[in-house]
Amino acid sequence: MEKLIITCAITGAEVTKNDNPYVPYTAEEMAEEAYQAHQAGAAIIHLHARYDDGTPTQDKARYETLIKAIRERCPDVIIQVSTGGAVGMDIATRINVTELPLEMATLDCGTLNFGGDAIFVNTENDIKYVAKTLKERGIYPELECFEKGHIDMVLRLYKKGFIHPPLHFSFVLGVNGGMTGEARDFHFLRESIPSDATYSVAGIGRYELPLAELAIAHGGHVRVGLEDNIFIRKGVLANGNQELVNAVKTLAKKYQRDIASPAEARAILSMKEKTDDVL
Ligand code: KMH
Ligand code: ZN
Repeated sequence: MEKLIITCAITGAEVTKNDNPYVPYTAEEMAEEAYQAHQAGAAIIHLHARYDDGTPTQDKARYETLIKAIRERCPDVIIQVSTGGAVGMDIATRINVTELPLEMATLDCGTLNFGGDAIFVNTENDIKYVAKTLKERGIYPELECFEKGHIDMVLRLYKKGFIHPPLHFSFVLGVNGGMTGEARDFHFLRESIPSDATYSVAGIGRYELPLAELAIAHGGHVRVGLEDNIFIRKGVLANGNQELVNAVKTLAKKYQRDIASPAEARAILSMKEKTDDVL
């Protein structure tokens, strides 16, 4: 089977140090968590910016600082910047960061409830706008889908020429308001994308490692990290992002899947080779 691409979502915008003290906020903490995750096998770091007090931000100067700090420790890793930001941020604020020379960024493919009164808004026009902006700026999109309707949206926009190949999906399952992360959900989604598309699976909370195992067994790729899940097992906090990546590596061994380096991940995803002008 193809080598396994591990993405590590090291911090997110919603979890805090109160949830797990390893959630990084500062540039030093981000660089350390990214480095440990990369050393453990992550080829891609999914990044949200935060200020030193933990407040999420899409400020491009802050992203630049954080990315440079990560780059010093991980020269080759793929840095995938979030254009989702935090719930409640408007779309212009969210994509301000794409003015930086980025290699990869998320493209959130639909609206969903996000617990309580929160709504993560991604209208059809937002999706078209972000897709167009990423295309113009030469940034590789990762298509984040939180339920099946989001895949249908991608396929419609692809047919109409608003979204372009290569299609690399990320199924984010188990959000309170999105699709659950049961095995049947996983199979429904993976069978709903074109056969030449690639996909990665991110399970929220208790879904993280069971979904990772399913994806590994079926030739998909995997995202783990404190953004999605703070526990290594029921009731036991993960000892940093690298512990979650190591758990994926153990599963990969069980299914005899080797781990992709960043260069191998770029080839699998049909990305360009990294050049020095990219942050
Ligand atoms: N923080 C969530 C509201 C992304 O990174 O693109 C959105 C999110 C998706 O995390
Ligand atoms: Zn995210």
